[in-house]
Amino acid sequence: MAADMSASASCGDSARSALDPDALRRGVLDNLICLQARPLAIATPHDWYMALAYSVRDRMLARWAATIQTYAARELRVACYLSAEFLIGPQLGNNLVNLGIEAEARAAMQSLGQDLDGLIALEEEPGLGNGGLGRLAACYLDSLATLQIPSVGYGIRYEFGIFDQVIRDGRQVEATDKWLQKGNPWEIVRPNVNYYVRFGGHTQVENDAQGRYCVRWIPAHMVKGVACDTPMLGFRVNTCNTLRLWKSEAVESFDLEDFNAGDYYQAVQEKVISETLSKVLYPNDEPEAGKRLRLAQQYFFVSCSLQDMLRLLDIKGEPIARFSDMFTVQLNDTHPSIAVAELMRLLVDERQVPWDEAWNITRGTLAYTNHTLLPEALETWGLPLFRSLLPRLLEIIYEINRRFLDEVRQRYPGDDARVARMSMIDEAGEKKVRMAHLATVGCHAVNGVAELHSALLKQTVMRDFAQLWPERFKNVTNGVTPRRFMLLSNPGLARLLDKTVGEGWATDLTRLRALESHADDPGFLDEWRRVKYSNKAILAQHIRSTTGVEVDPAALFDIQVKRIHEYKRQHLNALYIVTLYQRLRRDPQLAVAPRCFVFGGKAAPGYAMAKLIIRLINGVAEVVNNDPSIAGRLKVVFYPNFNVKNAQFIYPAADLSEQISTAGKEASGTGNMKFMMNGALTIGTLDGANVEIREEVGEENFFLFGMTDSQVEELRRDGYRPADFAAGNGELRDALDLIVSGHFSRGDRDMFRPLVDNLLHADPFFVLADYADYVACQERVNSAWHDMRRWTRMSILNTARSGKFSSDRAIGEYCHEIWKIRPVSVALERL
Ligand code: 26Q
Repeated sequence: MAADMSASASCGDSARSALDPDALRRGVLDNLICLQARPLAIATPHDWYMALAYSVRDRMLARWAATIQTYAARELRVACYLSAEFLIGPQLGNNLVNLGIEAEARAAMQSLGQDLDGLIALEEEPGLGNGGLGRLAACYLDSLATLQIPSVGYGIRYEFGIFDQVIRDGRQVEATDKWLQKGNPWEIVRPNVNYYVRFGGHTQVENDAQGRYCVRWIPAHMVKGVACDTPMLGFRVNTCNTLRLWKSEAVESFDLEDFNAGDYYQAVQEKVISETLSKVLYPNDEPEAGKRLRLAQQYFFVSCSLQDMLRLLDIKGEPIARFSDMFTVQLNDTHPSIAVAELMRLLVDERQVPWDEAWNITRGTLAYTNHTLLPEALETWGLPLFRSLLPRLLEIIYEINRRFLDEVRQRYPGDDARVARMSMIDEAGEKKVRMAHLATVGCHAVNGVAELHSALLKQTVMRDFAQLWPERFKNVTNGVTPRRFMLLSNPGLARLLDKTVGEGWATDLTRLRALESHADDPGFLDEWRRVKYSNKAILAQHIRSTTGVEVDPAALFDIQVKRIHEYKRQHLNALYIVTLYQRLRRDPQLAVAPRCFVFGGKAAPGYAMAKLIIRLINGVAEVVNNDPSIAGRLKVVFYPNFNVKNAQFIYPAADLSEQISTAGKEASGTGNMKFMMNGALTIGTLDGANVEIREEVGEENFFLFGMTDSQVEELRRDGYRPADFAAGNGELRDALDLIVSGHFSRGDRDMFRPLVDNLLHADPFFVLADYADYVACQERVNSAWHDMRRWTRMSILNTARSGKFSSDRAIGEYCHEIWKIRPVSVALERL
């Protein structure tokens, strides 16, 4: 009966659901006139973009409805991915690819006098993430839908995402992100799906009607969370899952009681605070990240999401004891780790579940992914801040901790040092709550994001916990979606792959292995090179229009794009460029492979050293690009505002991928995988997923350099003196001298002083120690480039052997090893 009812309510109108060009065309015109309210004659390109986006969304909604009904009707477990960031990128192109109607949309728009690619390029992306972690969450949503896994992504609907980066006089300047300025056609706001979240105030002990001891939290204020949904369609399947982001609102337009008491301004102030909560995404790597608002954001979205799950449980008429059968919750880093305490609060305080039972449900439901080994990046919150914002949650954490430490004491009698190390409260100095400890105790699984990272976690930051609960620790190596990063970004390559290995590789990436048998076929090598060349020509065009720099697509495109951070060592790359530049100036006849160095990435606004690295790259670029003795053989480009949108034409254009972090510092990396899939060779250290990339592609097809993580540790223990490395290496000394001479800063000798001094006297990431080996390795790159056949063969093998790094493989492992959950197919006939 329910299914029949919905049949009449569904998209029976073919202008809204049919996939042929003619129906699409009618749909676009309908939406232009009825939704955009634009007469044809004055429609702007943006109006056409909106009308097309709404028409594509119409086609997704039928699948969305079918998916929701399928999940409602069946007994199944839903995977909830909790993440403070979802860097989903532009939606139009991706949705067309996943629906399989790119050609139809192109034809429809052409019949309306519009160019599809031009419209796709107009979309402002939702920059709701900083980098790797947020983009990983987005790749996982694509794979979850494609693999037909019942799932929801839960996060925050920031009004301002990551800032826009503008380069002015070689420096990064931040501009506010404007993603919502022209409206967001993909979002469906659901004012009726809303929850209240408490903040501040105090708690009091009471007895309830049954005389049971209970705790009441009397908040100082409340904020309302409203659901904003974005449909997430899988590739060529009917499964269309939901990304549910919470927007904060004031509970009432303003508090009448305060108003009546005459405190009008207080009431308005409360409203402002409520609406501020989901205003802005915090950049990572901010030294001053201990912000009250950030903790409030985390609690806000976690509480809304868990309340949403409880509501679904009620709607399904399931008892609370079935919570962990119905839901499995993955915590993307510690940002949502307050979920451990909040789920306990909801169960114990609000649903009167006995503590032990609530604890079993909580642990049975939650799992935690760690993304960092840097001790300074592990999240902690000062106790006074925590208590004043979330008094009841702190009490619950203390109770969890008390019970946990009893267990530790029983297992390790007399080992007080261990108890102090493992406590959820850091008592050395100013007291702090350790969120990673809370997550590890409150979850049934803890995983790292690459083999090396997971191993190091157990040996370093999580050592005590891994000794106590070895079975809890797992690895799931990251992956990226080949739909966005190959099919959509690299259509030339996609066509060649279809022709060579057959369609189907995009959902079973291991099929690319079949390319290996073509790696010695001269005709195929030619075709491969042509695809790469035309991708490079496209990037060259973008470089010209955004920076004014002319680059030759025939040069070796050597690319490093990622957040700017000392551990990622963009300055090591810059030192090599300075070295090459010096060599060429000394010997203008020197045979070097023409190279175009491309950098991209944002620095946290408060991270001075990262910003200075950007300034250095731009200083080097200005000099090298304009020096007549270089004669265009080296070009250096800083591509401004690296984001998902421009990443899509950067990865496909790379010959060489720079993955040069200090070993032991990069948890995984995911850009490294995107480059590999698109046929770039990697120059890299044995860090993060590079280790597995090298294993897959074969050591002969990977440019390895640098110390291993244990060599790094050894050097640190023995007392690292970076100045000794400079003293022992003339070229390195010359490069550093040239930088401080003002050569790259228009004569300003002070500009790069802090950077060079830091390298010579501290060098926390061993740049100088790895310099010589990096330069030597770059020489091997140069000679490989001279043998174009060999290079192209290696390029083909990189793509051929990239299958492991599909996010489908990663999600398959989460489903099997952690979530215990299986696919559910969705039939469109349901409608
Ligand atoms: C924390 C507190 C306050 C404000 C901001 C933050 C914050 C926000 C974002 C801290 C960290 C992040 C993002 C971290 C991140 O992107 N990590 C990367 O995750 C990737 C996916 O697993 C890995 O591939 C990278 O190695 C890792 O650096």
